[in-house]
Amino acid sequence: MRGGWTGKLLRVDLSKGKSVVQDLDPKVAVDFLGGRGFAVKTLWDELPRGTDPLSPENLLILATGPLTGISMPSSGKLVVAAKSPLTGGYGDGNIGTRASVQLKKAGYDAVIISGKAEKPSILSIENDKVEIKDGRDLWGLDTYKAQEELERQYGKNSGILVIGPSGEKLVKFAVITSEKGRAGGRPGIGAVMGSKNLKAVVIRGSKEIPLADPKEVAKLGAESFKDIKSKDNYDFWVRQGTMATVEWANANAALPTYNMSEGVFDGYDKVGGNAMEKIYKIGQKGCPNCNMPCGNINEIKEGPYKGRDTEVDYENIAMLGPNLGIDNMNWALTLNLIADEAGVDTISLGSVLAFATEAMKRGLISEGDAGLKLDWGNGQAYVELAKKIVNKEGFGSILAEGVAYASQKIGKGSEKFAMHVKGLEISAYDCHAYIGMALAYGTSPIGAHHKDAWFISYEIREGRGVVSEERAKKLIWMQNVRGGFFESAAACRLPWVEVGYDLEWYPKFLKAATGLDYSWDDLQIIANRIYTLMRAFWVREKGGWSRSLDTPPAKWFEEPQTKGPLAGSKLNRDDYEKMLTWYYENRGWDQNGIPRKSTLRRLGLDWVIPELERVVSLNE
Ligand code: PTT
Ligand code: SF4
Repeated sequence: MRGGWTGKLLRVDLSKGKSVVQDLDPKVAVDFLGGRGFAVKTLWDELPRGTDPLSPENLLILATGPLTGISMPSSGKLVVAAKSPLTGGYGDGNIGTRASVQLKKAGYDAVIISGKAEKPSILSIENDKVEIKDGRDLWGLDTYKAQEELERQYGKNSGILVIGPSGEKLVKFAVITSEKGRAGGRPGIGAVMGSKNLKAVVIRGSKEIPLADPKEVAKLGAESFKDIKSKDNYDFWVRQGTMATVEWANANAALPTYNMSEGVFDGYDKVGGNAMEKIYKIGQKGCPNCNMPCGNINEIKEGPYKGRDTEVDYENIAMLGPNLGIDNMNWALTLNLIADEAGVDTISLGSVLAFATEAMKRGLISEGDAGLKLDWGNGQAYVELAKKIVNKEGFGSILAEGVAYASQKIGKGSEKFAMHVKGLEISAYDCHAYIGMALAYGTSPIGAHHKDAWFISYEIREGRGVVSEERAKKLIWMQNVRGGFFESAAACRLPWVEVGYDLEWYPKFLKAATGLDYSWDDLQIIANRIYTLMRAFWVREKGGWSRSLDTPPAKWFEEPQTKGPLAGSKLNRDDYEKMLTWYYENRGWDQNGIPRKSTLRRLGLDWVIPELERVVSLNE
């Protein structure tokens, strides 16, 4: 390997207190790139079927890719992955953090953490020096305080990953956080870290990242940073970032409102990008190597957290604002800060709060059951319940298991409005009117996340509600670019998605970094391989598959939107089934969503066949 990859993996066994450095198999690097690709390959190879996600046997994987840390726009991303305690399937997330660059500079492409430390611990990686240190002093601290303390001890430029009290207490949607405001691992990767008694990972590196052609990387980097700054919407992006999506989603009847019952919200403008810019925004933050920083720091102006600040994106505000009927930005910001400090996912938090409210409004749970009265827009009550969830107290401990579990516990038909797919709460787009986006959620390989395909923007541009094989193929292409390439090269996708930075730059950077010629056709094949292996992992865990696991909740099919420009919209089941059939066919999976033998062979995954055949019979 000439560059891009360091060629080394660090394995840490917390039970034994030992670490070992291994060579990265060059074929794995070439065929799976890194990040998500490495993670799913490792979990498939090493995790026995049925492993309890919160047991010491689960593996916590921190993985970079060949583009991470190089002089390329927005290359400071790290994938965190494990078998998910929330979904029971493959789970991962993506964090913009100094830890990504520091890991490459320390000389590793990935860290694979197994076992469980005897007592709360910190994993410290400084180049070749790897230590498991006593972390008891930090246990119990929120993510902000833990971050501050670690920066004081190890220096501000260290790469720091921490969990909060929710990760320690194994809240099923706990995340890993970094630098007060970056978070990743929606499917409970923070709980996996907590189950290992691992409070933090601190990484410091001082080596050069190996590159096949360092001059070419520097040249492409300089041109690219300039190119990004010249884009028409650069200034607006830096001012509002993802928050402009609030107004856009409302205009297109996709803003999640009242537990995703509606797509428009009366008070949207009070919690939108414009209001943020005018009233609440006090600062700006970005990930490493990014010249289009989008971290919006906002000040809370009223309420119990008055004067504190918190970093927000669209998903956070949409799920903790309109989805709860909240039109006062201060409450949405307060809930966001509670989530970040405790270290839970804001999307899942917004979803379980909204689910509980709907259950109460439908008379399925009482004030006595919940310990308080929930009503749309009542920020005070949501703050109270959010604190119970992040600390697993009373009724909060049921919601802390996620919306799928809570709906099973409550029963009485509440599954219909438990807004999740495969156990992961749906991120912030209402899909009553968007069958393509509904399919994107249905088939996302970690559960309902928009990261694999923000198909709704394509649907709005090219025509809403189209049911065709072309659409299913386009969705696969988009998933492959976003969830296959960006999650595995481990770079931020937003330069491409948001300011129109050309995809053609990426093969050039790959060539300059690794010396290998990847075309976009090659990258599509790699992505197909990764998606098919992720599906194989799920199938092995479940002992089979069913189309219902790739289908959004009944609410979107049965209860139309009642307000806004698309009032009356709902999904049609027959149309959804048609789209799902085309999706499976074009992925080379059978009509139950299980990869075909011929597909596994074509993608170089023939070694998966014998093991998969132990749990399910495969079609040719
Ligand atoms: C991501 C999901 C998102 S996606 C958001 S806002 W978004 C929420 N952010 C949370 C948060 O913050 N705190 C918290 N406690 N929970 C949160 N949950 C939600 O998590 C993020 C940006 C954003 S902002 C997006 S779209 C892009 N996502 C990328 C991605 O997934 N891959 C990639 N290669 N590039 C990406 N670029 C953008 O990064 P998950 P971040 Mg994140 C505070 O974690 O599990 O992947 O879910 O990473 O560093 O915060 O940057 O409107
Ligand atoms: Fe991070 Fe935003 Fe830059 Fe992407 S665009 S690297 S999320 S600051």
